[in-house]
Amino acid sequence: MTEDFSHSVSTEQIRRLAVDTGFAEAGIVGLPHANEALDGARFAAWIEAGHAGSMHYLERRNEQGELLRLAAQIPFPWARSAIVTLASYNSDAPHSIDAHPEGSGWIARYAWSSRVDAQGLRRPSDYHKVLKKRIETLEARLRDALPEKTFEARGFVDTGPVNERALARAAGLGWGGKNCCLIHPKLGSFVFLSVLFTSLEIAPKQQPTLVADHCGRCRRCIDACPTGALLDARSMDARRCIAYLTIEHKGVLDEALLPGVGRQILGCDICQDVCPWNRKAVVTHDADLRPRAELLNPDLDALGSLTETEFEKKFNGSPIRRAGYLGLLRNVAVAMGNSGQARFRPRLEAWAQAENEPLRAAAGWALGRLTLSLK
Ligand code: B12
Ligand code: SF4
Ligand code: SF4
Repeated sequence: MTEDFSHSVSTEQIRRLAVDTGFAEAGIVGLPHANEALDGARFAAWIEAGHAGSMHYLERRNEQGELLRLAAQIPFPWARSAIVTLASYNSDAPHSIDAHPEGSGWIARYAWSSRVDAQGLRRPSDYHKVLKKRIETLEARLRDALPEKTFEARGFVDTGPVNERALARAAGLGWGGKNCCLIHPKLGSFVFLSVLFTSLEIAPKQQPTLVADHCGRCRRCIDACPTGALLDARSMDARRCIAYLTIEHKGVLDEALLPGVGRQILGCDICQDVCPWNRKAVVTHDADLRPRAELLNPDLDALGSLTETEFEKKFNGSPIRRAGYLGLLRNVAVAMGNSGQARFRPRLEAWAQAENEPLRAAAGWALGRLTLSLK
């Protein structure tokens, strides 16, 4: 690193450093940022409304009783600047809403990633790990470039007490779509966010210009959401979102929502797949986030016949493991019920006797649904 940063770092310098580290885009914003109080109030109202469902980690508070995600300086009082990065996982692979083989399911795009390991073998990759490593490299490069070497810094990808979309907006990286996602005008919304907080006052004094809202009168995402999770105020009731139901919610699923779950077995891409900004978006060449072809439109029977050992082997290192073996089977049972395919009956009948209650309940519901749809 030859560039020598002084006490103020331009957005362009940060961008170059981040792009050299493998990110697609980056911005920097001083803390607290201009919209932090407003974003915090929105977050608090969302929690208050119960829209987070059983994701209690979002409700963590400090000793004074303040929600940690209300503002960056609540959990990290030393933080003076946030470097926010984007990594694109947009590929030219089909979308969930395209024509697909009968009896296939859908695994959300974010979970398709793979990379080639040191032995030259293609392995599943998890964006949390890939980008955590990248953000650590970015931190090391920043330390090399700055005259002041002793400063606090901490990087996060998804899992910390950080309101990442709000920070990305504040850093001028995109607007908050009606589908709730951060949309970058060129990269679209199939982007992962990461944040590096530092204790340095290196952000330009002037706050970044916010990207204008380009949703206009469009409401394709709201109309396409099959479970009615998207609310008009650029917010969602996560308890109705298929991503929540298939990944985060470990118990028995609410039967009223199951027809809407359709064939989604892990996460959901519908509100992003219908978005015109993703049709124009640049396709990524990120070698660590390449799609694994076998995860596109997977056959439900093939997934349903996996043993637990095979599940662990197939999805080791992939975010799919978060659903758990029985959780994935539960989701496959729902998709089988929605498939209209009589061939799934024997497996569903076996699962309807399972010890695991969520799986048993999903299989029972699916058998009833198949009977109705085959009449
Ligand atoms: C909890 C969570 C979920 C929950 C709840 C989602 C939700 N919409 O809140 C569930 C499990 C449903 C979920 C689903 C998904 N998630 Co998620 N999730 C998170 C997590 C951990 C926290 C999000 C959160 O705080 N939600 C609470 C609500 C209130 O906040 P919010 O939608 O983020 O919106 C805030 C701002 O955007 C702002 N805002 C938005 N528009 C506007 C407009 C104005 C005028 C103002 C003032 C403010 C404003 O207001 C909100 C409050 O501050 C973040 C990681 C993180 N630490 O931030 C990832 C994250 C949001 N998820 C991500 C992804 C990829 C997904 C899925 C696409 C995965 C999938 N394919 O299934 C779906 C997308 C569903 C959707 N349409 O949002 C990415 C999003 C990337 C992007 N481009 O936006 C993140 C950032 C993870 C990452 N590091 O990349 N997720
Ligand atoms: S991810 Fe799916 S269920 Fe969730 S809001 Fe988008 S379309 Fe609706
Ligand atoms: S589908 Fe339309 S309304 Fe929804 S996020 Fe995209 S542009 Fe905005």
